[in-house]
Amino acid sequence: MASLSEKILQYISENDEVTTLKLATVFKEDHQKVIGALKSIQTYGDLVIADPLSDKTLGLTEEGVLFVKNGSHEAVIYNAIPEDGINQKELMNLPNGKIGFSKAMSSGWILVDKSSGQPIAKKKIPEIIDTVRDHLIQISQNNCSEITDSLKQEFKKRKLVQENTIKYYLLKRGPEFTTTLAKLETDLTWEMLSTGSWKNLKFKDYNLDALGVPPESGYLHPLLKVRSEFRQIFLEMGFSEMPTNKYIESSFWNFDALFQPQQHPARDAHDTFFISDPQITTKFPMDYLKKVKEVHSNGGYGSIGYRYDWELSEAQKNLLRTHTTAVSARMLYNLGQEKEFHPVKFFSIDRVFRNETLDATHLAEFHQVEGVIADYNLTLGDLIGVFTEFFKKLGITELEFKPAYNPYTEPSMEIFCFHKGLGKWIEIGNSGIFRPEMLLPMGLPEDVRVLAWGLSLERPTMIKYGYNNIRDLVGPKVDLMMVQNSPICRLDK
Ligand code: FB9
Repeated sequence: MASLSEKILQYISENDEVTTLKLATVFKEDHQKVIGALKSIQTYGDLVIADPLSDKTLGLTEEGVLFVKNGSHEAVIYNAIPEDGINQKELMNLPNGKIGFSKAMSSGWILVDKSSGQPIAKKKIPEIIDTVRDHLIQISQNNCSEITDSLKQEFKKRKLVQENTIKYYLLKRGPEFTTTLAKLETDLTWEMLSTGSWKNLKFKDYNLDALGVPPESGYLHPLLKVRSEFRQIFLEMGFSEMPTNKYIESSFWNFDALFQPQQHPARDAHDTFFISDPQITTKFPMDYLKKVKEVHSNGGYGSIGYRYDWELSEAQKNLLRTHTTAVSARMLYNLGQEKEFHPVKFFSIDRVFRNETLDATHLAEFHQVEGVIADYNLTLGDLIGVFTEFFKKLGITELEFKPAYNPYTEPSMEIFCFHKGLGKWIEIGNSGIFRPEMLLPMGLPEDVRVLAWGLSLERPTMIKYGYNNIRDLVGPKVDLMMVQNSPICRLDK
């Protein structure tokens, strides 16, 4: 069965030229289908020449279509009159009664008999020809030969017809005319080249306007987008990333190495997740461990220590790290063990776990962001200067500080900023200078100071992406489309 395209080509081969409107009539197809077949023919090359034309055509309005369906108003009124007549008012109260009555009277189809005292409408002639409806049917069939200008004006006035502009094409044979639509090749193959068969084939033109297919790809979670922004800021400030791929840590590195006493409430099970298997670690740098035990129990380096019996068993307990400062401790210990001290700038961004009360903004885990700088004779001013620069790159400038306490830093400060978007002061992090009781047992020189500050990843992400509940951002109830739809993160913009 020849396709419409092939039938059109055949018709053109037998007729010098033809319009798409004519073809629609000949093949009894909708004009738009003929246009589609023409577009398909044109993808095979210059088989036909298609000159665009446009004409004004007469078409029916919605009212006109109803006339064709139900008859004109005057015909409906005429047909509503019973043999013995009908009260004129009653007749005129029918739908379109007034206009129908008036037209039927002026057409001489009906009369009004007042002899009984009441105006009674009656048929004047036994039958009518609804010429208005007949003419509208001819117009709907594009047959306007009998439609005079005065009829056209009358129908326009009654809003039964409207002028339409129709766009169509005049088709003629083109330079590559053929009646068979040879299959268009889409790939030039090794076979075609080696046999030379490509010379007798037709190839589909490149459609350079075609949109590329968006590659199916994964999407980054907002937290990971913000992590990338933080990582970029640290890297451009000359920081190196610490290896944080060890979620399970010993209490020794998580607490003791940081001079956090073994009775500290943070070390209780209600704040920390301890591991049941393997419950303990026994591998430690024993020389260093002995110094840690000594500084906790009896002090040293000018400190009086905490004066308690430090227990190895407490330090051996395994846990989910409560902060990435445990990793900072390991890195600083390694630095202290090197033959020669050299200044370093480290950072980390990774998960930490705390057995705390959950609420709308706190889960039992979060990502800690931490920066650490070790150099000779650093001061609190240097610390303020560094994290001021860091936060400025996040678009945060108006900072305030408040004295705070951390077991491993002295002095310590909480950091606040006035967030214009939220219209209030918010806490944005914590900071401090690591204590000598932490650094000197590691073997770091006495005049080396180590500055550090920390914040979370979740809080800035929630603010940036407008989440009030952390469970809309992380956890099993997250709408995965949130991940796909979340916009790119630009923190300083
Ligand atoms: O991130 C926090 N707030 C924050 C940070 C950035 C931010 O950017 C927005 C675009 C404007 C907005 C808010 N906070 C720290 C402050 C609070 O959210 C606080 O309620 C929650 N804190 C976490 C700990 O909560 C148990 C955030 C987390 C935190 C706190 C302290 C440290 C790290 C993370 C630290 C440290 C530290 C100190 C000294 C030496 C080494 C590390």
